Amino acid sequence: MKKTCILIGAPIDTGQKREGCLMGPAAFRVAGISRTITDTGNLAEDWGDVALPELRPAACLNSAVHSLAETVGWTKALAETGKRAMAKGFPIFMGGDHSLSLGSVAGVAAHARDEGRPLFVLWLDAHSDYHTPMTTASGNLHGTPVAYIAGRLGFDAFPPFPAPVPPDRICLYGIRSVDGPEHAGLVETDATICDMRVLDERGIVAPLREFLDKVQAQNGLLHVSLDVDFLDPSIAPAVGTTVPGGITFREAHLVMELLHESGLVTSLDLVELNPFLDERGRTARLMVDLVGSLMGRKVFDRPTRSFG
Ligand code: 5AB
Ligand code: MN
Ligand code: MN
Ligand code: MN
Repeated sequence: MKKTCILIGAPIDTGQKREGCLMGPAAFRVAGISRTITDTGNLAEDWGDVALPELRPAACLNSAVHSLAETVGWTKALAETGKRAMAKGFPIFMGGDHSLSLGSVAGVAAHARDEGRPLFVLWLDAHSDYHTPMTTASGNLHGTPVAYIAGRLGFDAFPPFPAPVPPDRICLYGIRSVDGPEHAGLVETDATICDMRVLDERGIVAPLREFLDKVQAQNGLLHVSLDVDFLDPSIAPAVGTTVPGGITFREAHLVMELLHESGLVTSLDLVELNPFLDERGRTARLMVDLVGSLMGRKVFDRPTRSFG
């Protein structure tokens, strides 16, 4: 079925300390994201960049935390735009650092709640992003969205997350860097953890299919959050937080192809691209090519495998 992809630019770089992510939306456009989508037979509608609303003062007991007011502002603005976009099509949030997902997923979750459908989240990342503003040592709020989405306590400065996603509907996939307080919190949950150890041992296909089968069985909506550092730094250098031992070019495309075949994905984040660190646009182009695979670009048609 034809999808209407709604491109939403989120030029955010306040979720971490290195400048450059705010050029992300422009780089995705230059790399041809609209054309790539329409070439797959789908529609692309560009809603432009979201603007940061007027800031309200915000405070947090952890003095390491920075840019809290900005992050709360982006969260509110993106939640509102995200909810509107869900009613119209398939939102693609173009970051910007990963703090954008505090808002994008809040908007998607509000829509899912109103539709009476369970929301599932697939987190493609080197990191677990399960800090709260109280536990982060770096103070960088791009390391917190999964905790907010799961309803973990400690987000008092933020709007309450609409219908928190129970951890058994969250899959962390590709992770290989988890801090102590994140680990302590995660082991208390039944989130699906496909860390690199699991993927090395079982391969990338089976664990992903298991999660997709769950989404299908419960008639869920599926939000995918793709952090550039999910990919191996040798193929995706344009990110501030590289971690060696990431997903290869072929594996990344296969993940996207399986997601396409499942027909289950209803929204997407593209985050952490820092074009200032790129090599002649290669990371931006790879991310856009992955969107092509997610939207159904392939060399040969194969029968769609049904899930569930
Ligand atoms: B990203 C770290 N855990 O809290 C922290 O890139 C890294 O969105 C967070 O996955 C990385 O600063 C956040 C050390
Ligand atoms: Mn991340
Ligand atoms: Mn990451
Ligand atoms: Mn990162």
